[in-house]
Amino acid sequence: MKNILLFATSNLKKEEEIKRIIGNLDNFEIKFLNELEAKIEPPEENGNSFEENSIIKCKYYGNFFREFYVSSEDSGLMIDFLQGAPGIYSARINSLSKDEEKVKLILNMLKGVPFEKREAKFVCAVSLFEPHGTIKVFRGETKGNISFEPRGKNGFGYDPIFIPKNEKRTFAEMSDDEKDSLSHRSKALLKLKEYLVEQYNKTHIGL
Ligand code: ITT
Repeated sequence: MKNILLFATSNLKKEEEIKRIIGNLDNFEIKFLNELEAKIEPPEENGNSFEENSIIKCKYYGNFFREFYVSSEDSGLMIDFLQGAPGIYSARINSLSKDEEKVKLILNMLKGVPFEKREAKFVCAVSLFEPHGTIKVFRGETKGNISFEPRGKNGFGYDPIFIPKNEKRTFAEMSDDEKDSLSHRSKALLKLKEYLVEQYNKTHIGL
């Protein structure tokens, strides 16, 4: 029988990316929160880092579903000129949660700042809560610069204003595959995938 790996996120755009990046995982059946009958209020994300918040989420959901492997992620954009903001508050800044409003606010805060001073990075911390209680965290980062105006229609969140290093286009101007080949999320999720494959091989094939 396959283990269940539950990705506990209520962000459907993240869900799409997780499905693409993880693909099929032998020995695990992958599920998402919105496929479960139980509807659970999300926890308060009151940690001080991406890692802490992702652990808060996966422990919280893991305690509801003790028999599952539960994974959560916390991610966001850190802008050097803004001392790392919005950072762990990326989902909501100044009580704004709509993507277009947040993008506009960031561009206003960077008005007049030249390209070379608009350095930023996307960060993603993916946590795994295993049925026997072990917690693992995997981090991925992608460096880049903030553009002068929003460009592109793909992706979500801050994708229209994030230009990865050595690229000319924003994440939102790239195809799904192009974003995945560079993204913070895929770097962290591929580490999770490698860990799960290794663990399975150790326990089941005796490697
Ligand atoms: P869950 O906690 O349910 O997973 P959330 O959207 O609340 O969903 P976070 O607290 O991790 O997730 O907030 C992440 C925010 O950071 C997200 O809402 C976007 O605004 C931004 N973000 C993260 N990854 C991004 C990406 O790949 N592209 C653009 N924006 C991103």
